[in-house]
Amino acid sequence: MNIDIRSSCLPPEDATAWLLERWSMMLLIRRAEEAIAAMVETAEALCPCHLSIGQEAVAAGVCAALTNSDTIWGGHRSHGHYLAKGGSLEMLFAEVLGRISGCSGGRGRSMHLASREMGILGTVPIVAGTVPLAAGAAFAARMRGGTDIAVAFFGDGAFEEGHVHESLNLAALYRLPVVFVCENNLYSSHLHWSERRVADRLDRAGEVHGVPGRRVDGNDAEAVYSAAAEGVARARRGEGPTLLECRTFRWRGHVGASWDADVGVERRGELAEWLKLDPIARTAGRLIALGVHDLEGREHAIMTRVGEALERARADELPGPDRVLQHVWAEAACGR
Ligand SMILES: Cc1ncc(C[n+]2csc(CCOP(=O)(O)OP(=O)(O)O)c2C)c(N)n1
Ligand SMILES: [Mg+2]
Repeated sequence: MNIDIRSSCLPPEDATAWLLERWSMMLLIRRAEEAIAAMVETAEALCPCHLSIGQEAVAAGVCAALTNSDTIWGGHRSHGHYLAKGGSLEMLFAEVLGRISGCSGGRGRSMHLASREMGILGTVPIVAGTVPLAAGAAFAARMRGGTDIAVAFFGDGAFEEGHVHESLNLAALYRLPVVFVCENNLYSSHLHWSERRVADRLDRAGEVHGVPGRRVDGNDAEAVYSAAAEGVARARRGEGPTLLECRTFRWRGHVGASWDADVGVERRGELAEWLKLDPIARTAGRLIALGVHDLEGREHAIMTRVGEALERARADELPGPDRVLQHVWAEAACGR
């Protein structure tokens, strides 16, 4: 573990209320993903799932710096980004369960989430796909005028794809209003970064293209927020893209609900260290120090919300055979 920066800069408004919101969002993401994990384990949800448990501070911290009309692109591990940007919890569960009322009509499941109203343009499981897509969204925002910006969430594995570097260069050249958020959880599938690269400085990966980078403790929602807010402000001022490297760790396996116990002792040792840096417990500690003592009651309310949303999603309709051809052709293009 090698974390450089822990910013103590809090947003200007009421620090306790702000921290409570971040804590609540991180807990919502975790409880929602635990529910998804349980449904995948029992085969109630018939799709692969990539859980962000342990990484919640990145989604909660970055999205706190965004407005509704800013846009995000997420990847295969993006339940948290979808929720933190304001996506509907019930429509997430409905999507994972393949219900018609899911946020992608039940056709995309865990890895294809979207909500245009909330600026969630999509989540795409093509590794690094979000990087050029967000550059494109930023280009579109620029052409529309105004101050909206775009965010790409992607993993450390994305830096092994060439078009990431092309996108960084293009974004710098056109000073696009975009923040590139790399969630460096040290692994790509089961490969540790040291088996894939020599240098451990992804924050510097944009320097040669003129994209300033910042490394941040990705398990600290305040630090993530501060760094993201700086990048967002730069983008809104027309000064171009920023790259954030958020150092974090996923607790569960690469895919599925397991705890990755099959991939070796070394990773188990690492996990034990990272469990101590639980982003939710750390924020709870700060809240308690600020005099907040009803976290249990609030947690209970979040669990009730998750349980109720899940029951409503379960009660939603599954698509019948009559819908098989729906959304297959673009009607205007085919004249249908
Ligand atoms: C272009 C492409 N190559 C390979 C894969 C298979 N794949 C899915 S997730 C993944 C690992 C991604 O690692 P990282 O980008 O670090 O994200 P993380 O899973 O750690 O969140 C791979 C190789 C893919 N989906 N897309
Ligand atoms: Mg990774």
